[in-house]
Amino acid sequence: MSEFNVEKIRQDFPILSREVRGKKLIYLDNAATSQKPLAMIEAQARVYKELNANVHRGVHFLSQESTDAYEKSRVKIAKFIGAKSEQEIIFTRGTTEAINLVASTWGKANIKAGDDIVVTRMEHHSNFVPWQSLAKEKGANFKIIELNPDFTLDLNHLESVLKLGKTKILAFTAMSNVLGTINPVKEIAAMAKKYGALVLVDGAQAVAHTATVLKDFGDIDFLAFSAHKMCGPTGIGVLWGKKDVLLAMPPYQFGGDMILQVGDSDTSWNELPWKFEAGTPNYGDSIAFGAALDYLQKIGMKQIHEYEQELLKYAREAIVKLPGIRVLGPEPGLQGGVLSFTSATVHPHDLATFLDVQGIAIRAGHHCAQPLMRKLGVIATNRASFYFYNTKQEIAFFINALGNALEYFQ
Ligand code: C6P
Repeated sequence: MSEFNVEKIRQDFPILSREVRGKKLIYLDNAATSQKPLAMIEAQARVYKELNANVHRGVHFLSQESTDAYEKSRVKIAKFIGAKSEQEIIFTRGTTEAINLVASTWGKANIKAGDDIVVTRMEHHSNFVPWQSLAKEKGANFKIIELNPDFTLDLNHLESVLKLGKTKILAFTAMSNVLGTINPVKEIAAMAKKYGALVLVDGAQAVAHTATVLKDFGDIDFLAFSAHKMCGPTGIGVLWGKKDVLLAMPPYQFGGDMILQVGDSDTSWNELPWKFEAGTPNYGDSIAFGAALDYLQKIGMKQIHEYEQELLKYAREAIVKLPGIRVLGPEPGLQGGVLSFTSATVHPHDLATFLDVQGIAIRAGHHCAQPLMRKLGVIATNRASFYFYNTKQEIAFFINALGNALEYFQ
C-alpha cells in the first residue's frame, strides 16, 4: 500500500461517518457521483453567506467579488486540465450538457448529409443519443465502433471506418462507466486526425482520476466533464474546446451575458467563453468546483490514481474467487476504478438490494449504456466503483457480503 493516509482523508468527508439502515455506510457508487469534502461544502456555503451577487452585471463591490471568484475558478479548472487559456473553459450543467452543446452548435453548422458521425459501443447515452439524433436530423451516417472480446476498443474497426475519409467527428469516452476500460485517447485522437476528423472526448469518468489530462489526451478538440464526479457540486461541469474551434462555432443559447451588442435586427456575440454562457451562470457551484479541485490537488492526482489501482486490484482478485461471478472489464492496467460484474444465478437488483441492507451502496442497472448492454447480452450488471477515500477493509466487507448474498439466493 502506498503512503496514503486514507483514514485522515476520510475525516474530510462528513457523509462517510454516517450509518444507513443501522449499518456503517460503505459507499461504492463513486462512478455515479463522488462524495464531497468539507472544503468544497464550506466554499459553497461561503458564496451565499459572504459574497453572493450576480456576476458580470454590477459595478458594486459584491458583484465584483463574486465575478472575481467565478473567473478565478475558471482559471483553476484551466490549470487542472492543462488548457492553454481559461477562454477555452465553458461552464455547463455537466458532461451531458457539454456534449449536447457541441452536437447542437458545431454539429448543426458542420454536419451534412452523407457525413459519418462515429461513436463507440461503450458510450454512455449522453455521448450516444445527441450524435444519433444529429445524424438523423442531417441525413448523416451514425457509426458505432465495436469492442474486442477483452472489452477494449477495436482499433482496427475504428481505422477501417476512419479510412473512408467521411468521418467529421469521433466522439468517445476516455473511460467506460460500465467496463472501466481506459481508452488510449492519444493514440485514437492521432488516428482520427490522420483522417481529418474532429475529436470529442467524454471525460466524465476519466478526469476525476487523471493527473495531466490534456497532455495525456494529445490532439483532441473537445473534452466534457462533470464536477460532481470529482468532489465538486452537482449541476456544474465543463466543456473545454480548442480556441479556434470554439471561435468558429455558433452560440448555444441566447440571452444575457453572451451578447456584445443587440440591435433591432442583428446581434453580435460576446468573446469566449461567455459567448456560450447565456443567462445568470451557476456561479455558486462553479466557485465550489474550484475549491474541490484545490482539495484534489492537495492530495495529488497521481497518488489518487495509484491508490485506486491498488483498490481495484484487491477487489478484482477477491471477486473472481466467488462462484458464478463474471467480471466485465479488461485486464488490470487497462481498467479504472470501476468493477462491473454479473452472477450466473442472481439478478443484479437482488444482489444490490441484499448489499444495501448491509449498508453497502453499489449500482445495479444498465448504467445508461443500453447499446453496450445489448452487445454484452445482459440487461443489467452490478457495478462497484471506487474513489480515493475507500479502503481495503470496505472492499473486504463488500466481497464477504456478496459471498453471503450468493449463498442466500442459492
Ligand atoms: N454516469 C454513472 O453512474 P452527467 O450526468 O452529465 O454528469 O454525466 C453523464 C455521463 C457521461 N459519460 C459518462 C462516461 C458517464 O459515466 C456519465 C455519468 C453516471 O455511470 C450516471 S448515469
